[in-house]
Amino acid sequence: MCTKRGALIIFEGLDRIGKTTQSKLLSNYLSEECGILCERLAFPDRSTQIGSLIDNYLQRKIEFNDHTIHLLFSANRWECMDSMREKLLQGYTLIVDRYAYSGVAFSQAKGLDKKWCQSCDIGLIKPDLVLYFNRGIQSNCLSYTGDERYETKQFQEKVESQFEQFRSSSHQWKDINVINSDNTNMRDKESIQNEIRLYVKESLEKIKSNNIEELWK
Ligand code: FDM
Repeated sequence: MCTKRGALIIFEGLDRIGKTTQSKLLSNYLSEECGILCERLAFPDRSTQIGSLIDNYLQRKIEFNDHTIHLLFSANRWECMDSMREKLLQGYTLIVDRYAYSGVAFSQAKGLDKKWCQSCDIGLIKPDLVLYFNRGIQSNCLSYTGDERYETKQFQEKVESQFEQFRSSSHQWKDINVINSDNTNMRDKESIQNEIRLYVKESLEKIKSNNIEELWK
């Protein structure tokens, strides 16, 4: 029997911008209402040995220099590639919270070289769709009071300007504006979810073969 492969759908954007809520809503919708095979994952995947090092680093329990932690984030993606490829070929659509774009944006915000940052992730599975949660650069709707590393307003703003570079670089990249047009409040969850579903539907329809492409090649 010939099964059409699933899609790789990435949710990207700053911390606390609603990616997790929306990716869960999408995953439930696809599996429960559309009967589509679907799994949700997140990077970093903190359940592996590498993921546990990353978790400790994010909680400030251990230190790595910036290049080393970048390589660990990338290795954490690579260690999942075989199972992700297998799932996609079995027909599962994978909904993934963060991917290599976060890897590059967060490390570049610390001052690392873009080409070097990207090089570690060349050859990962190329996404069919990247949904970038965008708040408009001027908005103050998000607050950062978390304890983890990177959860400060100043650092998030640096990351945000690094994410901008990807916006026009790929036709799989779609902006999801999470702030109302008056720039003061978050848009309601349902309208964001409806917009996401349209992009996802379009993307699923575009998959015509089982071919899986490689990122940044
Ligand atoms: N992060 C995430 C990185 O710095 N590089 C990466 O490659 C990835 C995937 O880790 F602040 C950062 C982004 C975020 C932190 O992510 C933990 P979650 O989504 O809050 O678990």
